[in-house]
Amino acid sequence: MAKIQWFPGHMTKAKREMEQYLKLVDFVIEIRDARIPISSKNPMLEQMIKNKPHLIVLSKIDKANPEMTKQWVHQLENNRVQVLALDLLHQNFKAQISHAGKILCQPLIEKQKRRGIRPRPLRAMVCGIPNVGKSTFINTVAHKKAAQTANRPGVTKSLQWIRFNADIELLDTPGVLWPKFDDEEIGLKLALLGAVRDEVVSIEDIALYACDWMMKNCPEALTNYYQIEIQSTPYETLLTIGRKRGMLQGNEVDEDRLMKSFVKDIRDAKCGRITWEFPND
Ligand SMILES: Nc1nc2c(ncn2[C@@H]2O[C@H](COP(=O)(O)OP(=O)(O)OP(=O)(O)O)[C@@H](O)[C@H]2O)c(=O)[nH]1
Ligand SMILES: [Mg+2]
Repeated sequence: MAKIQWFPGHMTKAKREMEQYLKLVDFVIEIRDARIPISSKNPMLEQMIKNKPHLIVLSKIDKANPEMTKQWVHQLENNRVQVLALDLLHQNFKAQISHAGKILCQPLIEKQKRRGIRPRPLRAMVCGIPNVGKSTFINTVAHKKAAQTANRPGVTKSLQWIRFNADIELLDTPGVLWPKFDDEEIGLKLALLGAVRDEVVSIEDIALYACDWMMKNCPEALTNYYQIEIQSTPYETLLTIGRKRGMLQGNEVDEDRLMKSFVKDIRDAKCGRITWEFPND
């Protein structure tokens, strides 16, 4: 999957597109990865959407720690923001989205009723940083492979609405937003969970970061899954995993293969459902 590499020009364009879309919708569906609810947010979204009703969807909950997901929902919710935690691949989420949208847009619905207008379907758009599940969300609703998101010239010309249900219409194009870059740890988490291209951060740095984090926060996830003893450094622990798994090249551990396979295990939640950011941090 080709990932966007963000440059200032890309960000300006994405911001401009987002501002165009925002004029057209009643509420915004922002998707974040439930495993990294902070790192997977766009640093400017709140400023861009101003007072527009805001629904945060925490996606990939099937790979996140369930107890932590509950806490995150609680922490992110407030009177302007609704939060839903979803497995976009296996859950039928339409009714929940619809319900949340109606709660968020209650003032608008009331206003239309007072004016004697029959409430029209609410309009919404999906946005979020790469890889959080935007296309999965839209495709599920559209029952088709939705259009490619990148490089669409003349946004307003190509706008299409998908009928979500009787109550909601969804913009068929997601707003692809940039993540926060100026924090090294955020960059590592994004790379670990696939939101930035693998070439941007070396696979070794990602693996070492993940192993270090797990040794500090959930060592049992490593010992149980790999059936190893934790070593004094992340590098030694990884080498132990490599030897245990027979990833050898002659007598030495094939480090490239080890690092790649370890990162893949994490992405696939092989060592368990881990949430990499704690509420109230
Ligand atoms: N396990 C799991 N995988 C998911 C979920 N939602 C999406 N995915 C997977 O995550 C990957 C990225 O999903 P996409 O829908 O392509 O994400 P996107 O936000 O459109 O990504 P870009 O187009 O790169 O910006 C795909 O492999 C999906 O199958 C979920 O809730 N659970
Ligand atoms: Mg997409």
